Amino acid sequence: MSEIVDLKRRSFLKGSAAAAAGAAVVSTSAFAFGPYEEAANEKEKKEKEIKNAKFTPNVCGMCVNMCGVIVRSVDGKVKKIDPNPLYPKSRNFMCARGNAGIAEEYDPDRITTPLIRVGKRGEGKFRKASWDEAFDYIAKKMVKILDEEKDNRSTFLFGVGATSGTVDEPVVMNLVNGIGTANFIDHFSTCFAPSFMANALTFGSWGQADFRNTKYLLNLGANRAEGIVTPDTMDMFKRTHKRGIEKIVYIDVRYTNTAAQADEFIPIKPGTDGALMLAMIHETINKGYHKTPYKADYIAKYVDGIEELEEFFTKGEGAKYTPEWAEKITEIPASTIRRLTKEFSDAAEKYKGAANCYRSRKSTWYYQDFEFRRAQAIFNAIHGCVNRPGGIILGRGLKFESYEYEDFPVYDNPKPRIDIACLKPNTYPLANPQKGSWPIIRDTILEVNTKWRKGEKLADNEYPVRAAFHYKQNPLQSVPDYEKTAKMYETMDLVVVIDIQATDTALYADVILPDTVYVERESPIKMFNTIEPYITWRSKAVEPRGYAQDVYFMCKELAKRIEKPFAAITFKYTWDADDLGAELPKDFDLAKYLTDDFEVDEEKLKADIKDEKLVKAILQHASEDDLDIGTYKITAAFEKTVEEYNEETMKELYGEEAAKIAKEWGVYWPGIENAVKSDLLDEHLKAFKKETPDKNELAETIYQKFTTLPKDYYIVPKKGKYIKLAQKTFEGKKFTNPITGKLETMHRFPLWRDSLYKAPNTEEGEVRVVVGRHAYFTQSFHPNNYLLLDLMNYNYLWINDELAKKLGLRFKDEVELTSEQGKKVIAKVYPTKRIRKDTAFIATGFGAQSPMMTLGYKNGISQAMICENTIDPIIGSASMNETLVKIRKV
Ligand SMILES: Nc1nc2c(c(=O)[nH]1)N[C@H]1C(S)=C(S)[C@@H](COP(=O)(O)OP(=O)(O)OC[C@H]3O[C@@H](n4cnc5c(=O)[nH]c(N)nc54)[C@H](O)[C@@H]3O)O[C@H]1N2
Ligand SMILES: Nc1nc2c(c(=O)[nH]1)N[C@H]1C(S)=C(S)[C@@H](COP(=O)(O)OP(=O)(O)OC[C@H]3O[C@@H](n4cnc5c(=O)[nH]c(N)nc54)[C@H](O)[C@@H]3O)O[C@H]1N2
Ligand code: SF4
Ligand SMILES: [Mo]
Repeated sequence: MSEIVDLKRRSFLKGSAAAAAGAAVVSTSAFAFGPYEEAANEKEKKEKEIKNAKFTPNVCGMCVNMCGVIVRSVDGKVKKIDPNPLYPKSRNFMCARGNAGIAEEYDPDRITTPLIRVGKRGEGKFRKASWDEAFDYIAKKMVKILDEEKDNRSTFLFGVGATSGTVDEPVVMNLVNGIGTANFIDHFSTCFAPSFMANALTFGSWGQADFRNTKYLLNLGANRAEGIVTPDTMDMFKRTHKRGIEKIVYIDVRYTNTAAQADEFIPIKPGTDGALMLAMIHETINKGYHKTPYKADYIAKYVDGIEELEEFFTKGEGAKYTPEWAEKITEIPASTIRRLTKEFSDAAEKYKGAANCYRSRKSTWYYQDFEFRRAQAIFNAIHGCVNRPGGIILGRGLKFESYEYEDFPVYDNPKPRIDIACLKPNTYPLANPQKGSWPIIRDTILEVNTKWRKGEKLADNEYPVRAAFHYKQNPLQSVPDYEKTAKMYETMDLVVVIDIQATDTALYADVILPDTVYVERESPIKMFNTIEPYITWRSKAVEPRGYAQDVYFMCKELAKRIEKPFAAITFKYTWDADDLGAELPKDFDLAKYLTDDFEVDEEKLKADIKDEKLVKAILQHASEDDLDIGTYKITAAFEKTVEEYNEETMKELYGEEAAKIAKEWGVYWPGIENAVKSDLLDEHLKAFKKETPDKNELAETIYQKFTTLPKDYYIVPKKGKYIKLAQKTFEGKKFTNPITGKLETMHRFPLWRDSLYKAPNTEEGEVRVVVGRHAYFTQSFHPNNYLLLDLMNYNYLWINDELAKKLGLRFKDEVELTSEQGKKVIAKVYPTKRIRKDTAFIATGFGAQSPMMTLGYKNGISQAMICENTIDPIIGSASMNETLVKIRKV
């Protein structure tokens, strides 16, 4: 039990003992009724509060899931956050973190004033600044950098984080696109890249699980009972243990709460799921499980490459992937692998694809992730489970227009993104050209910037990245190898962090800009193409605390200050004296002549420049098709406020009434008009009416009851063989094995490679560190949340109890972990039978190093400080479970 809870209990006991003593001595005294009177007052106060309360629909900002919430506020203060009954995704549900949103709003450590660094990077010394001062400081540096970099706009790195969802992302993207840098980085490569890419390549989308209708679920390490505790997770658990779902099988390297909810738990050797999947495909093909009537028909209609797959697994390299072969690698008995394959196959046939070998979200685990996830996608496809009820759903959206502005010019001067441009031959052949990779971009910037700072000559594809902007992102704690990320910032001229708290990354910033907390802002409407598609609308419930401002304000104000100088820099560096027949004077600054409408003020120009030929050339160049300076106006994207865009877009797409409902209830789906008129909802309390007979049942069915979309709307109409089992373009691609340093060759089907498997040397006391979620924190976002710390206040290192005995360790004993590369952290241990002997586990989100977070500061173990910089050699995403450590008692 946590110290915080203990403290509370102590004061509670003290209080009640005193009250009891008082009652015994003066039992007739008015004092005796004190507590009752207090309770009565409380009740009255509550009733009054409810009467005066304002109920504002909002979207939970505590994790990526974006559940619908209703904020109850009184006199401009948030009193409680409740779930939104009409929200299809969250269905009147909120998790512990959602409930603790109020602590985010009123965290005493929240930053509510712009801050400018006065100490060294990382030292944590800042001074308060006005917004004008902060913007001027940033703009001045940006203009100087861009001029020195000769208009290479890719010198600015922009990062947007996963937390708080993507609802506000289009606002920031308008600034990013207006500036025109190629270097944009989000959580793709540290989160879901392996699953996403494998599924998208195989069947065009990464798909969603239709847990409500599934009949058989094979879950490989998606810990849904602790990460992503959402209604669809409940859908699956509620129906398990023979209650409507035939079976949930859960496979993990440790016994999690999800394991406890499953019908069967199977432990696996870490990092070997790829071998398991290949054996299950082998068993399917060799037993002909894919030839049963439903599947044969499905495959004939939709699946391309089945003959090749059959050949590969019977006569080709895949013929060796037998269950007996996999047993040696995974430590799962061959008979179990055979049984699981048969069970899955039978369910898929019987229920026409209502089975799912669940793809997981966080899939940045091991070196072989990409091949594992490809095998998983193929397995689902050959059992006919893609785009089927109860299987994997491809998702079909509603009519929608994004807030993202589309009329910015396509810049040709900025260099291509640096992580991709600087890839060495035969490395990361499938690194995503749009998304890039966090570890690779960090490593590349550090390497190139260091060379540049030393004055060394850069190669043609290299250039310095001199500024970083992070919005809702905390790379120091979310990208493995803390030290290296910190070093990258040391090489930059400008770091700007937009956050609500002074995180570790903020400590490295030159300027910290205080954002609003989600309850304090309106966000652009967003469409979700989930099984029950809908549009969401976040409204502002209370005024921002202190001087906090939303990102719309930040992006617009910054854009105002940089757009003219930036346009002038582009103008200068695209000037072609031969083409235009005139030399541009060295000190010429177009910015001075740009009007607010972004036209060149001819009169002013003529007054300053007497050379008519030059004036003509300037005017000509500014209006040339390939330059067209008018399109360089970054604030054009911010002419419409978020509020205006929301109102107008909803009205245009769905009409007045729909827009009104969407705003009032924070959500829109076709048919909601009838739901809100149905008398089931209390408009003032934004909840189901008191007398509603079964609120739970209704929360689950309200969408189906009222939607006007066809029942099978979520099945995307598909024609032809859109599922591709073989990836012919991969054949022969080379990549460098990070363990052996040798070249490996890709095949059109996934392969298992022993040479890419690294096992801890248990003889020498080495174990593998595995990371993962727990139910109370989101990523690196909550180390300082006082309500959540009450539920879990330390992330103990899980180690096997026999290992603990061998090392003489008991619960809470301190140990030092040392990685192969010499990284060290101190941890307190939790010995348990629930984990393998060769594996240790650390839960995510603790170990903040920022002293500006009073409760989070150096509390618990930071994964980013112990995880080594190990990278998937094919797609370039992080491989966070490839760190081996030795444990020493301290
Ligand atoms: N070691 C380790 N690294 C990991 C993971 C792991 O498990 N272990 N998980 C990986 C995964 S799956 C992901 S998705 C990424 C996530 O990594 P990031 O995308 O970096 O997200 P977070 O770590 O949640 O950091 C979010 C930041 O947003 C801030 N924030 C929250 N709300 C607001 C807001 O309203 N406005 C602003 N401006 N800021 C806000 C928080 O204070 C926090 O600093 O991390 C990856 N990295
Ligand atoms: N409460 C909470 N919910 C969240 C988040 C959060 O931070 N907190 N973050 C959200 C985000 S961004 C994401 S990406 C998801 C992440 O949620 P999940 O996808 O569930 O990811 P993790 O919790 O990182 O890890 C999953 C499990 O993988 C197991 N594992 C490790 N190695 C292996 C292996 O070799 N094989 C198998 N089969 N299992 C293995 C780990 O023990 C762990 O239990 O959660 C989302 N929801
Ligand atoms: S899952 Fe929890 S934290 Fe995430 S959006 Fe929903 S209520 Fe908020
Ligand atoms: Mo994630």
